[in-house]
Amino acid sequence: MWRDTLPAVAASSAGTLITVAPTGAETAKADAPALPVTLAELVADAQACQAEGAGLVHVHVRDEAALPTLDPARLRDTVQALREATDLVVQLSTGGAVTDLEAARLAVLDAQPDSASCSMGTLNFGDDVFTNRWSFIVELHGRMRDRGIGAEYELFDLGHVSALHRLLDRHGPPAGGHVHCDLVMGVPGGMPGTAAALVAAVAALPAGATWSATGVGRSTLPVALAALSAGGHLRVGMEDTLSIAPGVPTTGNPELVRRAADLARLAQRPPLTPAQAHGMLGVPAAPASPVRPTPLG
Ligand code: KMH
Ligand code: ZN
Repeated sequence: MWRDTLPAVAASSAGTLITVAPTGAETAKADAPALPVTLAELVADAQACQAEGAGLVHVHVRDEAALPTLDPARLRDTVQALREATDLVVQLSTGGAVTDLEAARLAVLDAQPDSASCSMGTLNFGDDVFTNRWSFIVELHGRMRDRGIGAEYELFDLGHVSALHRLLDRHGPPAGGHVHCDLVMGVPGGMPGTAAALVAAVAALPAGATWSATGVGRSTLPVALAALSAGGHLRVGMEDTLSIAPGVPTTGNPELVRRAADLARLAQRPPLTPAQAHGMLGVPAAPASPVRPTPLG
């Protein structure tokens, strides 16, 4: 009798974590009016995305001029507001913008988010360079663990997967012990947003890691479909794509999350609730109380 010979798929999560990356640091509000750039816009967007099926929000903040900022007070206020208004896992970007300095990127952790991103290597980023020196990665990983902040390792290239193994082997697991990764595919300078590249990267991940994938621009749908079929989770949002179809601007992040949730249901791996997302990632929901900065070590 025929037997199922696909244990990797059978062992994949029964549900799909949908991460929304609503803003990013690269797009100007003038070019994408639906981009949430104020705190009120971000909170309203996050609530709408939760209602559509998101479990985690990956946050970059903007200043009064809608430009990217790592201002500590804004970051703290944003974490607090998102905790009060949503149940989402609140993840702050430590990648910031390509111009941000290492000290400011490390200080993001003072806002004490549930989770933070940790990019695993330097790469060309379009015409820019996104710098992630090894010593910076080690420092970030260590501070996140010491403060009990969950980690999401951002993998833009296959070499970043090797760097993740090196990090975990030499410096131990993240807070809570669970390794969660995000494959960021299709960045000019990184791995392409193709099923073949996704399969190669996933095959090289540490045992037991969970992972999501996102394809920037036109690679959004191919990467989402490949991720679902390979047992992964999804990241969508205006940080990565501004259109819902070729030449058709998205109406906003809720629309992108709704499409991802529809795909996940079609794959019979429906969206995880925020509570399930907290559980899968091993990051307990924090109370929505004011957060205070901790001194830098
Ligand atoms: N904005 C990019 C330079 C992250 O959030 O950790 C870096 C980025 C990665 O978006
Ligand atoms: Zn980001």
